[in-house]
Amino acid sequence: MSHVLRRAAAALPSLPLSILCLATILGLLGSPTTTQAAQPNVLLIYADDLGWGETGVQGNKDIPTPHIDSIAKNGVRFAQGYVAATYCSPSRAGLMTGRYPTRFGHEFNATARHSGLSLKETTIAARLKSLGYATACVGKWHLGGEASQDYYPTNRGFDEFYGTLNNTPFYHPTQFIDSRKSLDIQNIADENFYTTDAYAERSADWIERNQAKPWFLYLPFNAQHAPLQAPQKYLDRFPNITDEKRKYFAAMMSGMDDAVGLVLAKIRELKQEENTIVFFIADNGGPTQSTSSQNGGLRGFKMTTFEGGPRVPFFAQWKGTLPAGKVEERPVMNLDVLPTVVAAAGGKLDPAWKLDGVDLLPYLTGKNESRPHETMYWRFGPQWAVRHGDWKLVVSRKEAAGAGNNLAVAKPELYDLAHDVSESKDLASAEPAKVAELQKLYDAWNAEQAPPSAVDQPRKPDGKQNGADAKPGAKKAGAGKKRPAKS
Ligand SMILES: [Ca+2]
Repeated sequence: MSHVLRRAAAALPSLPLSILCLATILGLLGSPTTTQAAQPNVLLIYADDLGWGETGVQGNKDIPTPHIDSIAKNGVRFAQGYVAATYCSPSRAGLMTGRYPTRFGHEFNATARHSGLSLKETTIAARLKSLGYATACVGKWHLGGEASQDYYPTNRGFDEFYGTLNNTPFYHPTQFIDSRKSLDIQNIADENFYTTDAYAERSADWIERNQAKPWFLYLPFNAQHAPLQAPQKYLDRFPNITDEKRKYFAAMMSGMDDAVGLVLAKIRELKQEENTIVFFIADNGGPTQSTSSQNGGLRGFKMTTFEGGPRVPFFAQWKGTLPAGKVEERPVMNLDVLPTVVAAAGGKLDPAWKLDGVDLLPYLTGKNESRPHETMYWRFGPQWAVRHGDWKLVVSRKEAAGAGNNLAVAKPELYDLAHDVSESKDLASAEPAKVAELQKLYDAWNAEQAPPSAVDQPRKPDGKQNGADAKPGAKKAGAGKKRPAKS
C-alpha cells in the first residue's frame, strides 16, 4: 500500500474498502497534501529533570540550545506549561494516558518497580497505532517492565523500543533493550556509547525507515537526570564554566540540543516539517541541589508542589498550522498532548476514556479564547496543590529541612500567581473565602483519586534520588582525568 493510500485509508476508517478503492479511482488520493494534513507525524520529546529556567528561550544565557529553542521560535512557547506530577514515573504515566496518574494509583516511582503503568490504561501510542501510525519509544521508559514484559513499551502500543526500562547511567546503560534485536535486556559493551547520542541516531534512522506512514516517535531522553556524565567533546564547549557540576550539566544539555537538532534535521530532510507536530516538554522541575538544574526563579524543585516542581519548559511546533513565535500565557498540562495529537490524527476523543487533558488546537489557532484548564490539581503523598484561575492553594515541602516540613499538619498556603509567581506572599490569612473555595475544589478532586498502588521507601531528608550523589564524570576513553561516576 502506498503511503498516500495508507494515510487516506487510516483517515477514513469507517468506509468500506470498496469505497476507498472507488475514491482511489476518482483521484481523491491524488492530493497528498490533503491526506497528509489529515494525519500529521508526532515527535514527542521529553527531557528529564530539566528546570523551568533552562534552555535559551527560558532565559538561560550560559548554555546555548539553538535547536531546542527553534521549536519555541517556530511554534508556541507555553509560559505556564505544567506536568501533572513532579517526578519521573508519575509524570510519564500522565503523559502517556492524558489522565491524572493519581486516578489509577500511579502516584510514586515505586509503581514502576512493583509493576508498571496500569494495564487497564491505554497509552497515546496505542491510540495512534489504532489510527494507522507507526510508533516507537526511544529513551527512558520508566513505566514498568522489571516485573513482567506485559509492561514493556512493545506491549503498550509501541512497535519499537530502543532504550532503558528505568533510570540509567549515560555510559554502559543498564536494563537496555533494542527490540530490533530482541526483547532481552542487554549489556552495552561499546566504551563510547552515550545514551543521548545513541537515541538521536536511532530516532533519525527510525523516522527514515517509517517516512511513508504517519509516525509517532516518543523520545524521552535520560538527560538531564543524574548521574552527571558527558563526553569530552561536549565538555570542551564550556571552558569558562568552572563549577564542575554545572559544567557537566551544560555539556549534557548541549549534547541533548545536538540530539534534538539531528532529529529535526532528518524531518526537514524528508520534507515532513509541515506535517509533523513537535512537542518538547520536561518531565518535572530541576533538582537544583543535585544537578544544578535551575527553575528560573520559581519556588521549589523537583518533587515539590511549589511551582518549581510541576512548571516546566513546554514548547510545541507545527509549521503552517500553529502560529510561529507565539508565547502562550494560558496554563496547559502534559495531559493535553494525548487529546491534541489524537484529534489531529483524525481520532474521536471518546468521553468514556475519561481524559483530564484537552485538545489544545482550538486554543492555539484562535478558535477558543477561554482557558484550556480553569482548575488544575496535583497530589504527591502529603504534598498537594490546586490552581484555580490564578489562585493556588498548596501544601509543599519547604526548601529547608525541619521547620514547616511536617506536611501532615501543615496549613495550606494561598498564592496569587498573577502577581506573585515565586510564591513568596502567603495570602491564606487575608483571603479565607478563597482558601475555602479552593479547598473545596481540591477535596472533590481528591475524593476521585485512587490510593497509591505502591509507595516509595522513605527518602533522605534532602530528597535526593538514586544516583544523585554520584560525582560528575566522563567514562569515555581519553577523558581519564575525570573521575568516573558511580552508577
Ligand atoms: Ca524526572
